[in-house]
Amino acid sequence: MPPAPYCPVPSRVSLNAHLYRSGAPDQLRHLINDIGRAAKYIQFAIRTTEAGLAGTKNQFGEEQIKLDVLSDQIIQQNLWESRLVSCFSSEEMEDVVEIESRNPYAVVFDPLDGSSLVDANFAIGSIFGIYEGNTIIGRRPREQVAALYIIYGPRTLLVYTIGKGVHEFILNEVGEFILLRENLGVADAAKNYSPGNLRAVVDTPPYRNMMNIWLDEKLTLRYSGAMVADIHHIISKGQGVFANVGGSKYPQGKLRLVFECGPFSFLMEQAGGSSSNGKDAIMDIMITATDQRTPIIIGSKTEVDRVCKVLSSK
Ligand code: AFP
Repeated sequence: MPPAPYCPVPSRVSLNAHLYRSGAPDQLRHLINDIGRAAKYIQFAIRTTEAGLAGTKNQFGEEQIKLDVLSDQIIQQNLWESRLVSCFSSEEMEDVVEIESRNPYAVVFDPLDGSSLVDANFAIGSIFGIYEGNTIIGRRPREQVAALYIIYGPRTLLVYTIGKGVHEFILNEVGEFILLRENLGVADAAKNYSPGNLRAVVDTPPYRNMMNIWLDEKLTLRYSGAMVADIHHIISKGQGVFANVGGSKYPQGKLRLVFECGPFSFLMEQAGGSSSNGKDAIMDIMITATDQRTPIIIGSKTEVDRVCKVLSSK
């Protein structure tokens, strides 16, 4: 049947079509689409909700803003409604929430990474890791069957992997995620660096050495304060290194294995980069608790190796 003349036929590849074409199992495809739907509500909430404090704290004792709470609720509702989720763990909650153990996927998420930057109008995002089965504790990030993030910046982008490369989508005016770039790659050498928890240089001299090397070699600093934006910078530009090293207030670094480091490590490996805690691949660290923190060095392979070497020297 020819298309109606007043209804434009989409000529670009949608997220759903791309997942289908990539051979994603139907249930995983539906779940990623459901997460994409939640992201659309979150980006609307970011544009329209005030950035004030909620008056509550998350499991890490961090002050929540209203948008943290709202984003968390939006995602939770979509996960419950999907009927595909056995359990989930949110960075904003202390306990793993059990839904129905026969459902196929366990989901971990940070509903609004970088939320302290909302009032400054910096790019922020939502991060997801998806595991088969009905457990999260005792798993390793390498067991994820999918990882994705949505970045809410001047444009709203969704980047996903199901273990078949890393693909980027843009939210169009009709409210559909449309393919922008396929098979994004990260080169071995880095020209940009992104040093998180930099206060650690005070009591972690090797981190100060690494900073001096980057400064001496005139690498370009690109650091926003939202991991999701800093990792997207590396994936988008095709090179770079991000570090969040232990020291000062955060002996294990500030970032969480389950909600941030695990999903980003899967995406980075799929793009051709790597990630490490200084000794071991992040992908192989066992999850022992949802509030587990880990140092992380992630991005261009050769640079990740070099940072690990410098950090392990006295
Ligand atoms: P918020 O979500 O509270 O804004 O924190 C963001 C974050 O967890 C991560 O996205 C950043 O990389 C990190 O904090 C920034 O940490 P430093 O202030 O130590 O650089």
